Amino acid sequence: EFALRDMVLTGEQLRKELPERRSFSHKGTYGHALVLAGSKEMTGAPVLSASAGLRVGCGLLTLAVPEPALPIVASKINEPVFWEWPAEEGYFARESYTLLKQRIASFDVVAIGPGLGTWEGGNNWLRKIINMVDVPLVLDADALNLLSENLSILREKKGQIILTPHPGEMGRLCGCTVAEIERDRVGYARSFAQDYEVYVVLKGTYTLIATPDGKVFINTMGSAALAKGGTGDVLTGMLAGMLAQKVAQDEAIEVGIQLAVYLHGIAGRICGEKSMYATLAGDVIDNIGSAIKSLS
Ligand code: NPW
Ligand code: AMP
Ligand code: MG
Repeated sequence: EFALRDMVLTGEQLRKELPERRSFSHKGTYGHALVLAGSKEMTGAPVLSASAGLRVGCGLLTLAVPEPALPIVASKINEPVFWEWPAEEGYFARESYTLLKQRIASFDVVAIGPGLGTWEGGNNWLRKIINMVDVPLVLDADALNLLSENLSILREKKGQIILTPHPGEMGRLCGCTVAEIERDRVGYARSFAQDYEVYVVLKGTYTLIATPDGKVFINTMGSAALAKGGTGDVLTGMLAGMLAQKVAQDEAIEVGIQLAVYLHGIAGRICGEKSMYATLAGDVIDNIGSAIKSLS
């Protein structure tokens, strides 16, 4: 069922796409990512995403965490700068809207969703963010669940959007069952990406990357060691960190996504060599450096 233009990602091809690490550079050279994640019940996901983003080489990462969860999250990780995201009602108070928009505009990439939770009115909240962000915007986990309530907000996007559903989330987005998605992964990913002009990273044993212009790439690097809570949150961080280093041209976004997905799979494989059972999401992060080394 794969057309000729469907492509399997290879290390050979991606090796030359790794962002250069130059001697005459500094943290500002490698982009500034914003990750908005976490809630009182899920304080691990934002930590996983943020560490993973920094491990792929991003220069600066700001971690925005809803106010009640911030102290717990901040006690677990040192490297990000924190942004205390106001409680729900305060998100878009009229007087702070312009300030919020300006602050968001200062990032090279924005990723939203891991561990965020869902709430009444959350789709409208997401709609406002989609309207504000004109850099690459990664939507994962609960951001996808909020999106599922009304997909048409995607049409209001100002920049490129990257969705990273697992089959359960893809089923919610498409209004069908996981079994239906799994029977035609390429078809669902490709038609969603084309219909809404977004990138779709449909996760699974072989993760697919579908582009707005109808291309589909297949990642065959992965491991059942990755079948563990938190590994998707790691991928989201890697995507943000990689895209922060790439300029926001369509071609660069495509390659940045490919690199993140491929390196995540390789890191999973390295973990799997040690133990297919005992791997934790944090171990995947610890092996990102080795994954990059094996590619370069
Ligand atoms: P089943 O029934 O298990 O077979 P949900 P979530 C299906 C946060 N986390 N192939 C699955 O199917 C996340 O960031 C926080 C087939 C089930 O129906 C989110 O914010 C952590 N089916 C939140 O938790 C660590 C698949 O999808 C459904 C599939 C909820 O996210 C953990 C489950 O998905 C977690 O990341 C596959 N490959 N993959 C933390 N430490 O803070 C999934 N399904 O209901 O969207 O729940 O993915 O756990
Ligand atoms: P999530 O469900 O959001 O936590 O994401 C899980 C991540 O682990 C995705 O990147 C999946 O592609 C990957 N993953 C999970 N199970 C496997 C598997 N059996 N083989 C390869 N990759 C997997
Ligand atoms: Mg997930």
